Amino acid sequence: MRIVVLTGGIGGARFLLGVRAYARQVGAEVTAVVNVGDDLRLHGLRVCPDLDSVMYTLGGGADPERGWGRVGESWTVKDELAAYGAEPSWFGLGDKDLATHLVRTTMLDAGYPLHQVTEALATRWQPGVRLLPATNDRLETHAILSADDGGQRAIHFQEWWVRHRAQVPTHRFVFVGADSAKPAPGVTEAITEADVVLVAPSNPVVSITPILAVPGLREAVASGPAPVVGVSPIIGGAPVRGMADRCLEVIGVECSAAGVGRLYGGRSAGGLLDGWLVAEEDAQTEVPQVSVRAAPLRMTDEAATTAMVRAAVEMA
Ligand code: GDP
Ligand code: FO1
Ligand code: CA
Repeated sequence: MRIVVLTGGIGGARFLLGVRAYARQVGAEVTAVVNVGDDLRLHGLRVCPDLDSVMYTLGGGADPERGWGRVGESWTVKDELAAYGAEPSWFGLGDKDLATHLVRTTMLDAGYPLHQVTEALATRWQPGVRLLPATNDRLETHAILSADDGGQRAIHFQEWWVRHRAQVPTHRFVFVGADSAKPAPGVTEAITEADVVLVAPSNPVVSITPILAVPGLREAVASGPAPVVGVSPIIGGAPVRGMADRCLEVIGVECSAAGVGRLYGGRSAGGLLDGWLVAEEDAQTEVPQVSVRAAPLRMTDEAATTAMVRAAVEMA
């Protein structure tokens, strides 16, 4: 069996721990198609937060409390940059994490595409699933705010998320570069050859939507042969952690399992989903043209997450 997972960073990475465990039980192959909309260039280095969250988590090197970056991290370079007054001061790269960005940037500057660089980095971490960036091209999420002159201005997603903690009046999000981006090599093939496509319980607005913004990718999922099952990132009207509620508010979607399910929509109604797995407290959720099932959706440990994945795959 071949399983494809559309995923963001921390939530998706935890979900993938369960997907990998399930895949080992049933002898399946897993491909994760990972968001790159959060990526940035900083101090000359290419940083890919969602790819790294997934790679570190599956490789056993992630910091479990923070959710991003490396466990046992030190911050000497960050402190030294601060001593120079080097901006941005609101975004910190750890010393261990920096090695990843150095290797990645060296390879990218030598001409290797991001999917090959990702594969090379993964030889160290052995994540046990194939990691593919949604695209090798620039596709950056920006938030559109009101400017002082009465017009609008765009800031990078990380400035919105980390510096402003999403607490700034926001009109919408744009995915800069999406129009001319192409799916990374292997992405469309993986979707076309999949037996099931899972949409991880990732942030629907800034993790899953930018993946689907790559021209051809939404169509590959929506018109592909594999059943598509999504897992709700919202339980009882709240994101379990993170600021998905703020992101949903910006795009005018109710923060609920039903709101996100309808945002993705039913495949037979021009959307994405055949099945939508919600938490037991959201069992009454209805999404037009989508079959809804309830199961425990808290990823408290690998066994609980594996059971959640099994429920999702069984829906397919
Ligand atoms: P990010 O890219 O690092 O923000 O991570 P993702 O986008 O992959 O996932 C973030 C989302 O995971 C959050 O918006 C939460 O709603 C969701 N999430 C976190 N923990 C859980 C959990 O235990 N269960 C479910 N169902 N969703 C969760
Ligand atoms: N999140 C923070 O809140 N503050 C940081 O300084 C920060 C640095 C950072 C460096 C590398 C990396 O891969 C992720 C980092 N994050 C940081 C997390 C990241 O901003 C977001 O959580 C994700 O992009 C949302 O998925
Ligand atoms: Ca993300």
